[in-house]
Amino acid sequence: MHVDLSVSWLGLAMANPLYNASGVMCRSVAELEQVRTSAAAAVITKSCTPQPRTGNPEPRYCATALGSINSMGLPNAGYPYYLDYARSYPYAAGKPLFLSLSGMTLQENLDMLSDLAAAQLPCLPEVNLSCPNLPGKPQLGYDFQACHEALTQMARVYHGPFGVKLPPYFDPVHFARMAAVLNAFPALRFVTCINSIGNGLVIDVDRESVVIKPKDGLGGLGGSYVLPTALANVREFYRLLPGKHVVGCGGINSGREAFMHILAGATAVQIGTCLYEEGEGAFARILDELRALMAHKGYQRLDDFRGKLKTL
Ligand code: RRO
Repeated sequence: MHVDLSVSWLGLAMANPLYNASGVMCRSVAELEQVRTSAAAAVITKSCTPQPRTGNPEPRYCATALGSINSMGLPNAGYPYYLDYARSYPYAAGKPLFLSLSGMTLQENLDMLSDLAAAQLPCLPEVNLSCPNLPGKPQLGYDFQACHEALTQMARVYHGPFGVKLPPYFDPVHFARMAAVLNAFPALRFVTCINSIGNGLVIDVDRESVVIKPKDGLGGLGGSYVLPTALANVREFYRLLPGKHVVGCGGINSGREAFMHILAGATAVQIGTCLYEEGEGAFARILDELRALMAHKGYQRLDDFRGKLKTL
């Protein structure tokens, strides 16, 4: 049976629904090119600030049997570096480019968005409202009023389609409140759910120690630890944001989890921890598995099951 994995959204055509999660394999041009020339169907850059940052002290990432913990601290080469990449990007080759922006202040986000608007490039911004690893800085996504204000000002300076990266929410009242904020902005065309679950603690029993240095060991969780939380966020925002797209991110290690995210409503899906651990070969493997699972179930295209999760 022929299985068609293509995705059309935001006026973009993707050969399949997979790309990298921001933060993984996307800090340098060499890494971005690794993703672009892999089986991934799009590319997203590391969240950037106007100036380059070295980030938090190492060790700042650690993988475990169930996923990963990180407190990278927004290491990035600076907005102009990623803008240069976006200027030279071969859009005609059919792999959309997303630029992740994560200013340390609202003004920094406004400055980068204004500049990007002036550049008139076909890349799309994903504004990160959810970095959990900046000591002393709470995640914007957990302050609904501040999100409303930030989005109001961002929509004033950037008129094209854009998206946001959300932190995980854990309460139906919070899903509804955030959805009400997001629904007020028609140019906000997609939300990516989820960023890492903030401020977990992984402990090494042999060493009786934390495993990463920043914040006395606290860091964002990714990988299998977060799959059910990611799926809940995808499904809830899929229901609460009619007309917008949800990009699924969290705990995708195989075609099965990619299928789950799409069944929960994801238009496209991003690979984070698994990509970090396995390298870019993960894309082709996960696509093969997704294709085989769909063929086994008799699904020819993603629309046949997207968002069709059954309840009991
Ligand atoms: O760089 C990081 O520490 C980081 C960021 Br900006 C983010 O959004 N999510 C994450 O897990 N780590």
